[in-house]
Parts: sequence; C-alpha cells; structure tokens
Amino acid sequence: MLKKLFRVLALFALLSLACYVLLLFYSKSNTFDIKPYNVVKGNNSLSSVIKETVQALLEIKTEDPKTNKGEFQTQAPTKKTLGPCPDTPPNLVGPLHVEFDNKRTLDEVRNAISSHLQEGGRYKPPDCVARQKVAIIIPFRNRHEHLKHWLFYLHPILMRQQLDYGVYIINQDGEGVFNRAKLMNIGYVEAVKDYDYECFVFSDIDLVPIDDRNLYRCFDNPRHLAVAMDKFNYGLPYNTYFGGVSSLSKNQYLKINGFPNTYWGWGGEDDDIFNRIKLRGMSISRPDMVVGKYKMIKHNRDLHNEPNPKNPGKLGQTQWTMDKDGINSLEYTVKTIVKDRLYTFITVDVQAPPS
Ligand SMILES: [Mn+2]
Repeated sequence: MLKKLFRVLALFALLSLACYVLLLFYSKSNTFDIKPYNVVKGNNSLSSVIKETVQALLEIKTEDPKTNKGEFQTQAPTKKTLGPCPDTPPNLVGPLHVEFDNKRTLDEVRNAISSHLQEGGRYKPPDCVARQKVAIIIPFRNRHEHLKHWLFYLHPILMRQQLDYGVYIINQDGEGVFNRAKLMNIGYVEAVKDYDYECFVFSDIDLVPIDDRNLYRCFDNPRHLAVAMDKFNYGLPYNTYFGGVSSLSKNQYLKINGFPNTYWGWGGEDDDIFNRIKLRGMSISRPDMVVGKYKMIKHNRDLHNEPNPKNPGKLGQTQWTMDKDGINSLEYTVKTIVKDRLYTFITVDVQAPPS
C-alpha cells in the first residue's frame, strides 16, 4: 500500500518536472527570435542548462542564429566570386586640375602608374567585374610629347572609372599623308585580335578630359565625348560635330561598316562618320557641357596633314560610299607591335599617297 502511494507520488513529481521544463523551453523559444543575444548572455542560467538538456533528450537541432551567422561570414569570401562593378563608379572626383607645362618624362609617368597596369597598357578593376571591356584607340604620328601627358592623366581616370581597358597607339609609319580614320579602323581590327573588347573609344592624342565623370564607355547610341573643348570656348563648333573623342560599341561600329579609309589629310572624316551614324538610323549620345569639358594640348599644325580640299566634297556621297569604303575594304600592313606597360604601340603602313 505504502509502496503504491510512493509510486503515485514519484510519478506526480516527474510529471510536474516535465511540465515545468516544457514551459521553460517554449517561453525561451519564443523570445529566441526577437533577442538572440540573451541566450548567449544567460548561457549559464538554469533555464539554458535545462534547455540544453531537453534539446539533447529530444534530439532537436535548434539553430543558434549567432554562431550560424558567424560561420556564414567566414565562409562567404572564399566561396564568392567578384560581383559586377556599380553602375556609377564610386571613386570619381569630378572636375580635375590639368596642365601641360610640367616637364614630366615618360619614365616618371611609367614609375608612377605602371605598377597598376599589365603589359600593353591593360587594366582590370581588382575588386569587381567591369561593366564593359573597352579598347582606347589613338591615331598617332610624331606626338610623343602629347602621349606622355595623355597617359599621365588618362590612366588614373580610366582606373577610377573601373573599366576593363587597353590602350592602343596606332602609329602611321613614314612621311606620307596622314589618315586619322583609317588608323582608327586599324586600331579596331588589331584590338579585337588582342582581347574580347565590346566597346571602342577613339581619341585624339592631344585631348584630356577635365572631369572624370565623362565615362569612357559605350552607350545605347554612338557617343560623342569631346563636347566642350577649351579650343572651342567650351562648346561645340557646330551642332553635328563628332570630332576629338567618340565611343562606339562593336555593334554600332559594324552597323556603319566602320570608318572611311579614303579621307587623306586633315578634315571631313569625322563628319563622314556622323553621316554614317545618321544614315543607319542611330542618334548621337553626349555628356552635358559641364562633364564634357576638355583641354587640348596646344600645338602647331602637323607636317603632311594639311587640310584636304577634296574632303568636304565627299561628304554628300556618304550614303553611296559607306557600304564599300570601311572595315570591309581596309588594307594595311603591321610593321611592329611594341607592348609597353603603359600602352600597346602598333606601327602600320597605311599605303599613303606620297605627300
Ligand atoms: Mn589637335
């Protein structure tokens, strides 16, 4: 009889304990979601000891949000690949101080900049995947003084713009008549052999932007970047002007059959390119007049690049000539390719008429 009473009492005590434990467990679980750090602070309290015991007994794997978060944070960087660069590069500074009086040497420029570059004047942002792969193409002859200034200013700007880019100097060999547009076509062909470029910026060697918000990338329409040169009193010389610096995507460039090869000497080729763009139903994209400011390095007129009186007359013919004069009719030979840290320097024979 006494034995039976004992059993009932023992059972009652066990049930009460079980109820108490269950109550504690559920009240703890409810506050868990709201204040996870309480659990850590009260780790040695009776309730947490009981909770742990009950968990072990019931084999419940309750997730501890704090340790879990910690694990996620330590594992994330090793698993993660680079994300895309932001649409607006975060380190742009806006208006820049640019001057060409400095007697800096090419070696000084190379020492200052080349550690960030790969052979051939190539760069990729280290912490994100660039939005565009951009080839910068510069028609060139006998302008080493200008090249120095251009490299000194442009490389840091292009790096801040987080571009995956390469710089191609296309040097016309010999003393024949200069041909800017043909050199740009050659730059396109040679750059594409080098890397999977999708955007092409064509720039004169003597033009430096004085605002780094003027992005050297491609847009929905061909872009004219040099809209406000000091030479033209920080405005356009005329509305349809497309000279100085421009950008075209691969598609846009191919859509117009590239540029004309037949504009020898100074003038007209940029207007022909403008015509081609319009004739293929595209419009011109431009930055505003504040962002689009440029400084031009002052210089005397080049030898063997006189204004050609035949060029303006060709402009009325663009719609008939553009399909047979362009990237599909380009002929030239490469003499040398030199890969410097600051640029790829390609010397070409453009089969120029003697000057
Ligand atoms: Mn010039």
